[in-house]
Amino acid sequence: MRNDLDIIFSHFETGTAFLSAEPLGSGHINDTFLIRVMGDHPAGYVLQRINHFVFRDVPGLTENKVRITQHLLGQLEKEGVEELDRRVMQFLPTHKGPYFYCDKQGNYWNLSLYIPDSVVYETVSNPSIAFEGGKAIGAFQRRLSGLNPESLHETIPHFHDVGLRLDKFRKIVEEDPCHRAADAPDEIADILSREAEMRAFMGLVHSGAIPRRVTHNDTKIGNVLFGRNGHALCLIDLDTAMPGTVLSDFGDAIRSGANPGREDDPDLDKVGMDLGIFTAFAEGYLSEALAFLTPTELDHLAFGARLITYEQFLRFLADYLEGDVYYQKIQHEKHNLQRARAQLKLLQSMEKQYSEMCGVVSRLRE
Ligand code: GN1
Ligand code: MG
Repeated sequence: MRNDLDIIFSHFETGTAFLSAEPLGSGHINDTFLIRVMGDHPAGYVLQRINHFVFRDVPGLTENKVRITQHLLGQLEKEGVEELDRRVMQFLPTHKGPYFYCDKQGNYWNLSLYIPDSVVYETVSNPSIAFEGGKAIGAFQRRLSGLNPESLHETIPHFHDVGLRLDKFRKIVEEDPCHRAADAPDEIADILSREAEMRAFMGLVHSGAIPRRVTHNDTKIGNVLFGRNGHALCLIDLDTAMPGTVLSDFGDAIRSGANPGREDDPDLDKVGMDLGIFTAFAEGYLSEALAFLTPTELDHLAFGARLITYEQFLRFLADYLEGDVYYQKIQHEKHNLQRARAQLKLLQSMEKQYSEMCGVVSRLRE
């Protein structure tokens, strides 16, 4: 692989020479490498193999990333933000022009500049990090509010359409292709008991009562890059940046960041939502987003956390029942079921604290 990475890297317009490569990050879908080059500048590059089983239209995905990052750059310049090369991802073109390379095996690759002296957090215990993370997601949406969402490609069609995911789930349970439904009767019932409420919410999205905007759609807190001083720099992992709702961005950061346990924690006693972290995150997010959100979006902000946690529970469980066809990076046979159970526990914790969550948002709206 190392030699291949060298060759793939050489197709991009960098003006530098490959030195070494090492795996980077903990994504479930793509494969990511940090490429070091000869000399001190730049500090390195991020080379990413895009999973084109998941992302069917890599040219469209790449076009989105370039448009979005260029738009963000323009906004940052207008705002007079300093250290611009640390505040937005920068993608590089290939010698032939496109910003992606397709290798001989049919794998697609993107290259971006590595932002040095940066850290990511998979979970957050410090409220000031939560505030900064929320602010970064709000600012991302604010800066992209002038870009027409319909001008972007849908890199995964219907990605956060819980209704369609439920239709598919019902089919999988009925067909039970891997004879795994007997492993999870309670979890299946937990999905179905919340189905009506989730479908009712999707009605607001389909009717336009909740508007479509340019959103990130994968705002796990590990996708916010921080400087070593604790300030957020920018959002990374822009594969799913496309039209969506702000509620899933808000919700996914809470799902991932406000849970002191792991996303797949086998120890369910560790899993739950920390209301203090929720509050700090909402404060940071609304410091940027309050000015442009509609009353209906604000009314449903806290619900966004339940929605996306339910969706993730549904996705992991459906994939376990289907035979790990989507989340293929598993460590053991029941890993996707274990992930599903942790998400269910987190969802239950949010449900218990829902009136407090709504109270926090109401206070911040005043
Ligand atoms: C996947 O690959 P990664 O970790 O960035 C998934 C997200 C899920 C997440 C759960 C394209 O993201 O939607 O929330 O796993 N990305 C895609 O950890 O499906
Ligand atoms: Mg991702």
